[in-house]
Amino acid sequence: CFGSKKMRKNQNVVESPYASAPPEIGIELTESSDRDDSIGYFMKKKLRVWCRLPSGQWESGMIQSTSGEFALVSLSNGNVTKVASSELLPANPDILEGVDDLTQLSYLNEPSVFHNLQNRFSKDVIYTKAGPVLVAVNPFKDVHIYGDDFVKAYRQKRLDSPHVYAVVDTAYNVMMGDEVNQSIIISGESGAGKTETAKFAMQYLTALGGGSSRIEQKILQSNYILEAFGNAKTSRNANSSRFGKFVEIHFSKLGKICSANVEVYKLNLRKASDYKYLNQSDCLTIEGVNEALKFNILREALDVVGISKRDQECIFMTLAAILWLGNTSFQVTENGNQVEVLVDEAVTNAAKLMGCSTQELKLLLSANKNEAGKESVTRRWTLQQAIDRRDALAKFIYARLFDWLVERINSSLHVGKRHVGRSISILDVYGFESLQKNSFEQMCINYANERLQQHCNRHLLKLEQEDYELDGIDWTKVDFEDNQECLDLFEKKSSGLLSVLDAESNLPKASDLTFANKLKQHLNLNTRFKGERGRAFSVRHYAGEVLYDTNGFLQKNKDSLHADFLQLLSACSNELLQFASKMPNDSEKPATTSCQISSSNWQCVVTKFKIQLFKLMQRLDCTRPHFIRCVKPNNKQLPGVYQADLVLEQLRYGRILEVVRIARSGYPTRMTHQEFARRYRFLLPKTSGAQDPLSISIAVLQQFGILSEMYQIGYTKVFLRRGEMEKLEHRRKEVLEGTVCVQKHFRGYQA
Ligand code: AD9
Ligand code: MG
Repeated sequence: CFGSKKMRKNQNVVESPYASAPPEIGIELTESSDRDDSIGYFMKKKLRVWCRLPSGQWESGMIQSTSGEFALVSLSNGNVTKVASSELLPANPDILEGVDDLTQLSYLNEPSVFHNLQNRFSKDVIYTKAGPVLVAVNPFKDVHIYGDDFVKAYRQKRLDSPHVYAVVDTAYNVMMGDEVNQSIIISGESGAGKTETAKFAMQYLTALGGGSSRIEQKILQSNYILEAFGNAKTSRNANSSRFGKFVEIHFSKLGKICSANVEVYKLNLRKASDYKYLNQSDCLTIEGVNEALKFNILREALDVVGISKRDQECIFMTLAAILWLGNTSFQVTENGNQVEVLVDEAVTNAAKLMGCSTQELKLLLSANKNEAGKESVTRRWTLQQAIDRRDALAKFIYARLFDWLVERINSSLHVGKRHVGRSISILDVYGFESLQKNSFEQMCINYANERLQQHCNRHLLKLEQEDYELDGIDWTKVDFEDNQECLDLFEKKSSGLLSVLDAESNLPKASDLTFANKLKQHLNLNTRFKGERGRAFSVRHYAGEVLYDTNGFLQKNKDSLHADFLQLLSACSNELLQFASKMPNDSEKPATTSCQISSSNWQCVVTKFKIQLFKLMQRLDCTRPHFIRCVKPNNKQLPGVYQADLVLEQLRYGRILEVVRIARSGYPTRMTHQEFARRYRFLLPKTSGAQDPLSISIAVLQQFGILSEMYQIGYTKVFLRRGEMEKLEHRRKEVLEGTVCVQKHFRGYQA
């Protein structure tokens, strides 16, 4: 069969991210014309409308009568109210209630989209298509739509309702057909469901090959290990990812998984208090979570990825060492100018678990030996410095333990065997965070999300429209707010936030306050920036304004690791600590006190973070993207609660309306005139006088009665609405099969 797969491979048909949109010739209205043009008609015909109440909420109702610019509306809650026509928007007919693709809505406006999602959510239907984007509303409960039976049903196309499985299935098919690497980009704010969605995506891919082979089990179990060590409870999500994850799954020619690779984007920072004084935090238990059971699952997962029992013991010893380290305390000597570690069970246990002597550890935590020339100078710390150093050591060991796990997981997943053109990557990063107190970590997380948002905007809104413009297609531009200015705020050379932070981190006398003042000096003209009182500043991100407190920024950015730490760790008998003492690459050589004093190529944390992010974006650029936007329906993490303002906000900054608007008026299939003519020319009658590719393209379209609103002829390409190419292919197949049949018969006769 001359299916579209084969055709794409040979003919290089460009399928835009909009390829999955249904045929749509609906009314191409902008939001304002939606209102201006239609509401008068709606008022006249007394049709169903959305009515904005003084509270800001939208309520549906029927227009009863009108007088001038006002209408009397009977609301669905029984009340009758007088509303200005500016507060009315057309509602969709009942038949469009709960459609599974928002592009099918006749009237595209916020209340209609919002209501459509709510309607589905109330029936536990959490997935809806917004043209090329899959919207997933977090149900915060089991909705019974996952598992082997559903995998099979989607694979065999018995089910085709919107689902993460359907997105992955499309990615898999395109990868096999076109031999182009694919990516599944999952975005949404913290707690919206990205990590769960990523796991369902992996579940589908691993199930394609039967799911029972070792590599597939290892991929699934590695998630469990990474989450156990890399997630933490925050106020926004009980299982919040503190690292970004990019899982690349490689496939053989036959479409079976042959290897995989996990990359993590870590902040390399962890609040020591997250694990240090576990007994001081309020989140020792999470409702409904059985810790003992989870621990057993973790041990099994470690077994599956091939981490030996001995190494597992080593992991748990190291974790225990970190906890004891957190409990070590200090005392100030009698003369008041020295700080010493209090020798108690904390320090002795920590030393025992680390595999060094108590004396060595005690010395390390109380004083620092610097080799200055031939003489060794011992420097004593103040109490606060000693506490900070202890926390830095604990944090460093934990971060390196995590690196060690990633390394072990990767070697078990056969890293190194890259299969060009046959991989699917799944990206799940930490979601946008706006907490009560926002610090360095939130700044890095939100900056990463800002970059990811630009990637999505570029593919879904910008490139798509640029293609139309470049080819001279008649196109009403859909405007959207670009976040370039916010990225400039962070990235601009020498005057951007990241550069200023690095520069300040290198100045010996700088403080968080001088840093904040420099920001105000350099960035005051950027409309996304606002200097606040004292050490604070705020940034207007794509997902809302966030107030940051610069307290601790410089220290966290230096993340200085002292050379003497590494010396001790390399001498410890705990093998994991020996690994920890070996820095991953030269660019991460330890600083002694700051970025500058150490070797010149050592970078501050934000610079490393930015470089990592850029590399990630480059890798994504080499793939064909599929987008999933997760939406959090309420902040309480409760099932069945759909909070209007929260959902609307996420739809707005996810640019869902703009994406749908482009999708429903767009042309997802496109082919150059040369390719189009080469492929379909033979379908024209001999009498056709068309000679050049452009004329042939037009003649083919006319010959097959493709309606003029279903295509556009560009300077270089033919643009078709979804579904039209299939009609041409069907005709082509019929003709070709006819030929094949005749030939077969003829050969058979000869034989
Ligand atoms: V963060 O940016 O890492 O803080 P995520 O990753 O977006 O965040 P996560 O996937 O961890 O959120 O989802 C939060 C919680 O929502 C999960 O622990 C589940 O309890 C719940 N959830 C999310 N998606 C689903 C789902 N499809 N079905 C059921 C879900 N529950
Ligand atoms: Mg997550």
